[in-house]
Amino acid sequence: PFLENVMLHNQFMTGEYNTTFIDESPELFVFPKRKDRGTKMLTFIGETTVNGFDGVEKKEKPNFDNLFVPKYEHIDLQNGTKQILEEKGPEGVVDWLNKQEEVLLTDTTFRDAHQSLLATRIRTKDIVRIAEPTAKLLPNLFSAEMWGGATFDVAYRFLKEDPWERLLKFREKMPNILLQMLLRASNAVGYKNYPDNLIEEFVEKSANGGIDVFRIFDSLNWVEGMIPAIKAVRDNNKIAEVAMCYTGDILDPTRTKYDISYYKNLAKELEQSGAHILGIKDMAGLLKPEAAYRLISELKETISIPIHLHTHDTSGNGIYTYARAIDAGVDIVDVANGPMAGLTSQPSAQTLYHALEGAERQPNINIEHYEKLGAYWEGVRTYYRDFESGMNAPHSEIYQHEMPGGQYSNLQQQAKAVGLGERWDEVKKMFRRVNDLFGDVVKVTPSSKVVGDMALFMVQNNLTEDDIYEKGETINFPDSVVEFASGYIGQPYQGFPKELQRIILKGKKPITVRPGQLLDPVNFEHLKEQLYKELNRQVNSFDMISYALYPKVYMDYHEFYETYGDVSVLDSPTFFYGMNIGEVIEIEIEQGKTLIVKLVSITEPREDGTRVVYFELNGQARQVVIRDKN
Ligand code: 3PY
Ligand code: ZN
Repeated sequence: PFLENVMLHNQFMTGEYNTTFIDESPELFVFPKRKDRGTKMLTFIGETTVNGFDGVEKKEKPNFDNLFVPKYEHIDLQNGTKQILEEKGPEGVVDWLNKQEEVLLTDTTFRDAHQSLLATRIRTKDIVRIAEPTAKLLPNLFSAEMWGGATFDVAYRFLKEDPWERLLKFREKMPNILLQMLLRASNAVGYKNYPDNLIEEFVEKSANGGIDVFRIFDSLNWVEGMIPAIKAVRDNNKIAEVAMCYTGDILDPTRTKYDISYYKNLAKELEQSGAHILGIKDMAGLLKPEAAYRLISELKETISIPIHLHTHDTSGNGIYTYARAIDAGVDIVDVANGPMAGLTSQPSAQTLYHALEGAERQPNINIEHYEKLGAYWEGVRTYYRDFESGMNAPHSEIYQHEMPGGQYSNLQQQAKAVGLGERWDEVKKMFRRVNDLFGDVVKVTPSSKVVGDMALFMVQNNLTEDDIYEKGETINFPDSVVEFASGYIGQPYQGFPKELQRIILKGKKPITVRPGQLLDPVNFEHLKEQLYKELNRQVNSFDMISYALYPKVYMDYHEFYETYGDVSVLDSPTFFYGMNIGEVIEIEIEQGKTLIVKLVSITEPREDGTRVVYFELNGQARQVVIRDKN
């Protein structure tokens, strides 16, 4: 503390190193107590107030309406699908599904909806708060998709919270409905292949944490890549929903690679590989209504497991696609609560309900309850307005560029970051051209990232397909493209275009086996010791898995936590915008322990570029020094 005091002293900071000021400055010898939770919290609020939040333009905190949380305390919790799984196991759930007349719903509001609309930014606090009301008001849901995909790393990276905690808290509040996650097969919740034992460990701990339904997909529809994940899910007595990603257009006779027989054969293979449910993952929203009717009808004749359809409403055709899929006998469809639905998100649950008025298979939900929960989401969404993608009308271009719903806004940001904001139209067109160059590939995380990286690269360097073939030997391709061509994210259907692969790899030999077979297993004992030393505290399995998946992301989060403490307890407006002068907020840092914080004033920047932020914390004057980065 003494050194810290010296270094923060005005004369030290301004470069006057004459240290007589030490003798003349008694305040240097006043050592602050070890930073307590209050000070850490004030430092975070001070930081955000002075410098803004990463990715949010710094501005005064807007006025938000109070959130509407529907009354639910008087409603008894009804048993739901979770109890069927507990009593009868995955096969019992499948039997039960086969007996249902109406179409069942998975609500994705807690995962894909905000991943696709708001860059995955909805915080645990806002999600968990509505879990219990949802459990009571919508007990007939098939499942709630609330974890996996991008939510895992975004929680650490941007929201500074622990994704495992989200799972545990949500599970506690929703004990009656199956909880579902998106698992990128051997890529788990990451962007590269991991060793098989890490996948096994991840699945086991996710199952222990509360996940019941694992939607497993491979970004190239490569069945072999999904086997370890399917096995792990089954070993844990959970539901393996194995998904085939839909690409191309089965109605277009010129798109022969992914035709109806491709999907029928794939579905058969997935059923034989141990799928309890077949997922159809239409990640870009390319499945047109008549294609859905045809696909589901023919799959129903081909396989005997239930079928769960997932789409994105980007084109505006989502409801019509579902209606036709439901006519054809699809068992479950993915929807989001109205205010979080549409466009790059899932179709709206409420709209689907009304669209099926008078139809035999209208979902059995309480529409008023859905609307009430919708009012909550309408309010929550406003907190995240800075993460909106800017798309505000149906986007039928999707049928040309085929970009997944969750990728659109991300790639747009990436394009801006490399100075191609003005050439976004070209990038979208190039995305499709790269797809064709690669031999028409399935595009979903992480293969979609490869196509996106290559498209940016080609636009940035003004390259055409001919240039790649003619000058490729001298071109340094993006890392992800080299990895793809090396076989590290799996084997594409009908293989890589050979000549292009040779050009990209420049003589290196690609692999043809599952990357997981070549990776050394994670030594968890060793990892635990290493992490124990780094963190200087007891390490649990959740920490260990996160560290194994994302060492740097995890350690950055840990460092943040050491500096600022647990910021997940803050309300979202304060988290993103800080506080306004004179404002008072309450922060429940643990049950029964509340901090009352008032922001009193902020000084102008001093010579050293810092500002002093004056607070009252539970009535006592407190101050923190914040470097103004603007
Ligand atoms: C993910 O992998 O996160 C996806 O949502 C892919 O569609
Ligand atoms: Zn999706």
